[in-house]
Amino acid sequence: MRTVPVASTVPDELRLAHLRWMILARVIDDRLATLYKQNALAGSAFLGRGQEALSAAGGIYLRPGDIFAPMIRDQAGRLAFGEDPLDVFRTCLGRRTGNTRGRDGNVHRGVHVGDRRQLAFISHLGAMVPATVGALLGKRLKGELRGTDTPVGMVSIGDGGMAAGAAHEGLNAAGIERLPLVVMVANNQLSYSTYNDRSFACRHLVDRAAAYGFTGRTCDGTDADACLATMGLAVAAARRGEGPQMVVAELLRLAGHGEHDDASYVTPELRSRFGDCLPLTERTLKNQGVIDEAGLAKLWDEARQISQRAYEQASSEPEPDPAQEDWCAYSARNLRSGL
Ligand SMILES: Cc1ncc(C[n+]2csc(CCOP(=O)(O)OP(=O)(O)O)c2C)c(N)n1
Repeated sequence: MRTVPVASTVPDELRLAHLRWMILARVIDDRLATLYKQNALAGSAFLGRGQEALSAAGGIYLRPGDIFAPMIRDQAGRLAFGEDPLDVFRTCLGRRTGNTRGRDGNVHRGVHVGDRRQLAFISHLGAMVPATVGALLGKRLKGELRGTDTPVGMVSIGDGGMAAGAAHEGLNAAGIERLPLVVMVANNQLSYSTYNDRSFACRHLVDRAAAYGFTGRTCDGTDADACLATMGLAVAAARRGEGPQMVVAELLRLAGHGEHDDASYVTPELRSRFGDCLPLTERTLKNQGVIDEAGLAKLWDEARQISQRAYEQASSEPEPDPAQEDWCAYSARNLRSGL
């Protein structure tokens, strides 16, 4: 297990861009929580509150040509990798203009525009690991993974997901194939309401990295600089061809599993161990003179405007008409059209 010095070597410009994604994700998540209470969403709302520092630090290092497989708490990472907030509201409001044409109501949307591949989320825990490994193997077969600055695949997973059989198979294969895979593990201490001591018996989840042939790193998931520094090292190593990487961040989800869950199983003792990454980051950047009060207010204002514009536009768009939609699987559509 390797740990990383927390002292930031990350440029201030990147720290500010990171904060911007964290704030926008928080604003969008808060809006979704409100809409859920108003019974205005097509499904439940699954929030990344408290996990934005890690998530944005993953997405911010990705570039076109990479593959990102976000988890349900990765609004920040999705935005940092280029997801349009309009896609979020179109999906969550069940509009036919959304990526799944109104069939999904929350987190199962993906993006495949040109070189930008954000895999559609599969709910079955662990399944996104082999899906990302398969996508990377496809890239290798096409000759896209040569050299020392290759595309990478990043998969986000929770402590509960790490206990799933599919995750094990994917990690094992990635290690054997030495793929440029970055596994970003958000250990938010809970798998739904199950505490860590009933999810795994190793001392720390990162201890598994060596067993799979990965390089392992840990960080404090509430510390934005630590997340940026650690994810930056992991992505850079994967791009250089140093094989698969695992980052395990310690944090707490500051919401229920979904907005239908009041998280009453979280003990005061557990709550007291973790702060909220967003105000912590704001305070650090302010104390270091990287941003001032007015700059922060501007970031929040811009985020609220972006979120409101996207919400209003999506609200004005039609819901699907079941009698009109060509709701068939991708392959079936190809068969029918003869392509
Ligand atoms: C194979 C499988 N088993 C059970 C579930 C039900 N389930 C959905 S989320 C969840 C907990 C996930 O915990 P974790 O991976 O730690 O992520 P978190 O929700 O804490 O962010 C469970 C058990 C599932 N989706 N897939």
